[in-house]
Amino acid sequence: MKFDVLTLFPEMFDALNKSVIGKAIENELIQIDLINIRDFSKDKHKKVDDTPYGGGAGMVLKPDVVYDAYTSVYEKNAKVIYLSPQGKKLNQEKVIELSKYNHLILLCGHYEGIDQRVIDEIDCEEISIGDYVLTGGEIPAMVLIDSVSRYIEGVINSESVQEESFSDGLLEYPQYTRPEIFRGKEIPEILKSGHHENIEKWRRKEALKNTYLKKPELLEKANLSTEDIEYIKYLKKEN
Ligand code: 4GO
Repeated sequence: MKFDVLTLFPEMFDALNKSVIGKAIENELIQIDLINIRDFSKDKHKKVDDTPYGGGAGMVLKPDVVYDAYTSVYEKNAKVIYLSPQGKKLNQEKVIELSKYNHLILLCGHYEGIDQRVIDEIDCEEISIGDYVLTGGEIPAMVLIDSVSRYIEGVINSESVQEESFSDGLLEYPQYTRPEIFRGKEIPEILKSGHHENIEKWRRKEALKNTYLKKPELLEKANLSTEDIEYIKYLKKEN
């Protein structure tokens, strides 16, 4: 997977040269190319923004500069994404869909945003990471790169991805590690039994309980068995 990121602040992406994503870059499983929008300024002062027509606060990125940065990386098979609070909310389903492309172009705005004409001119999808406003699209772009890269073969342990798809749309079950007793709290007895089938059943119930209590709206889209539905009925009676 290749990510081309159009940004005024390429240094912000240094954060990705660490941990799992850093390893994935080292192992050439993913490639992240940072394109500095400022390099496409035609101005001797390297100006990239200007005041908004109609007045108002802040600065707007100039369309010609952003467009030239975009055409420098565009190719017909690429999927172009503009990170914006106006976009469709990123979720796991969208992440999986995006992971199937070979080339993503991520456009990061800054300040008050980008001249609308360039957004309309380029064939892009607007994506948001949540209903709040940030100073730039860089952090959302990093969120997208991290979440999508997890689905690229070899980036994380394939069992982890499988377990996730098995828990299809539910929240995770709780995890425990040593010590066996922490501040008087013991780990659930079943996890020491070595009985894998019972452990799996227990984990499924915990995932269902977690989802029911914390994000019940996820149950509507989740892949549920008749046994799961019975357990949810039981949870509804109990709570
Ligand atoms: C994306 C971009 C929030 C998001 C942004 C988000 N704020 N919720 N700000 O995904 C254009 C100028 C948008 C600043 C950018």
